[in-house]
Parts: sequence; structure tokens; C-alpha cells
Amino acid sequence: MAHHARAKAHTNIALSKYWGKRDNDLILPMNGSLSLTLDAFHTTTEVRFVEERGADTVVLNDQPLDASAAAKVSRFLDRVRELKGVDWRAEVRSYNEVPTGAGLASSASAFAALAAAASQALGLKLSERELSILARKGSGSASRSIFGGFALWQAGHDDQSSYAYPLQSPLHDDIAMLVVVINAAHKPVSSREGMRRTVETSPYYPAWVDDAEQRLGEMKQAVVEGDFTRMGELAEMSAMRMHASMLAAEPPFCYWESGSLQAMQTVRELRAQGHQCYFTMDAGPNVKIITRTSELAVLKRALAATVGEQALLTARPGPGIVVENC
Ligand code: 2P0
Repeated sequence: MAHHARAKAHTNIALSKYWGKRDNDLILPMNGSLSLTLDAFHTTTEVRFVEERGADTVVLNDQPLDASAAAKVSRFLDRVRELKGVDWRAEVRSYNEVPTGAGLASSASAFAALAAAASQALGLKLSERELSILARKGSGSASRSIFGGFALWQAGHDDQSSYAYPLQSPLHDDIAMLVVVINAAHKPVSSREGMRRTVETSPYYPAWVDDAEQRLGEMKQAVVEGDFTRMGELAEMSAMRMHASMLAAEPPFCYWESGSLQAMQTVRELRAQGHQCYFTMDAGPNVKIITRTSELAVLKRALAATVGEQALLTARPGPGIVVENC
């Protein structure tokens, strides 16, 4: 019998950010988060289990994965093998259509696709909620990439209560994201290390957690009611407050570059002129602009003047996970 499946997952960008864990092993977050899955960036992963013991092989974009990344994949596969009660080795082949390490959260689509392909290959019949819980244990943001459009990852209090679910929104058909690539090089502080350092040393961190949970409720309401302006204001605030918590860590760190500040300023200026646009930033220098489809042309013109047209990527809401047997 073939134990072979393929899954395709799209990455997501958080509008209300996840920053900090209270359980590093299970990846339980300190606060809930809310994201938009994007159509332009995705990962397709094939997993084949072979009924024998041995080392897993992991290939990404036709290249063997480096040892530490491959070990992380194997540890994740151990969780899936445990669910089925087998010790078979796996052959993993993955294609990433996300600029790796550019702050576009490629781990979200990567672990969502891996969770779905591996569980399907072993014949585990997981619900979307169970899949979200499993993907979370690979990378927190992956819990949200199981779903298309808007998704809310509730923090929960233990393994079974920390999962994402989809949100319907009138904003879905009109929202767009413009990604301004400031620097596609690998980031100096990984989000995992950055979160750990912020939780352990930033005196602003407790304030972040208190505020994030409260604002998440407001964000959910804005998304469900279709209030674009409030959603945008809250998204910008969530990003700024998350980055503020890092600035106060010991040693402090900052993902922004001069180009990031320039792009943020352009967004503010366009907004002052009456355009509907807000920015958000993750664990990297790139700026993501949340806007409406009708505003994309104006935004692209304004930003092309400073960063160049080739540094701009556009995205719209993307679909949820798709999985099939091979
Ligand atoms: C987010 N980020 O909500 C936040 C905002 C980056 C900044 O989730 O350690 O790769 O694997 O759970 O999910 C990126 O971190 O971290 C992230 P782990 P993950 O999208």
C-alpha cells in the first residue's frame, strides 16, 4: 500500500500579531492572533513513508535541506508517526514559492503543507481543527495557514484548545496586500529566538500580552463587520507594539531598515491624501501594505519611485489547504 500524499498550503500575514510562547515545545502562544492567507506565496510538499526504519530525507526546491532544518522536520514527523503508531522513515520533497527568510513567514505554509501531506500519507483522518493543532507544533503561524482568507488562532490554554479557525468577512473580495521587499536576505535574529528574548527580557512584554488579547477582540469585530478602516488601524498598531516590545529586549534588536521606514512614511502620506492603506511588518525588514484592490495602482506608482517596481509583490486572499493522495 502506498503511503504517499501531496499538500499545497498558502502563507499568511498576521493583522494581529503572534509574538511569544508560553510553551516552547507545544508552541502555545501567549496571545491569540488573526491573519490573512495570501494567494501569491505557497508551498507544495510530498511525503512518502517507506515501511522500514531509517533516516528521513528532506529536499527543498531540489536541494537537500541543511542538517538543523532537516532535524526540525524529522522531529515534527515523529509527532505524526506517533499519532499512527509507526516508525517508518519518510521521504519529503517540497517546493517553496515564498522567498525564504524574507520575513514572509515561509514556515507557515511549509509546516501547514507538511502536516497535511504527512497525516494524509499515513491515512490519519484529521479534521481541519486537528490539522491546525498539528501544524502549530511545527510553527505557530502554520496553524493559521490551514484556512483560506481570514483566520483567527485562539491562544487556548493547552494543546487541544490552541487552534485556528476561519472567519467570514465582507472585506474578503476587496482586500489586497502589497509586499514591499526591502531586503530578501536571511534575517539576523530568527523569530523563534526573537520571541524567546522578548518574553524573557523585555519589560514591555507583559503590556504587549495584555493589550494584544484585548485588541484581538476588536480586530475580530472589525473583520467580521467589514470595517476596513478600523481593521487597518488595529493592524498597524499591532505591528508597532510588537516591534516596540523587541526594542526593549536585552540585548535589543530591530528588524527595520531605512527602506522600511521610508515605505511606512509613504503609506502615511498616501493615507493623509485620502487613500485607504495601512502597513504591517513581521520579523524582517519588508513592509506589507494592507489596502483595497482599487488602490493598488496608486500605491504601486508611489512606492516604485523609492524602492523600484521589481521590489513590489501583490497578493489577494488565498485558499485553504488542498491535500491529495499520490
Ligand atoms: C505572526 N510571526 O503572527 C508573527 C508576527 C512573525 C511576526 O508567526 O517559532 O515562524 O515557528 O512558532 O510562526 C513568525 O514566527 O514562529 C510569526 P514559530 P513563526 O505571523
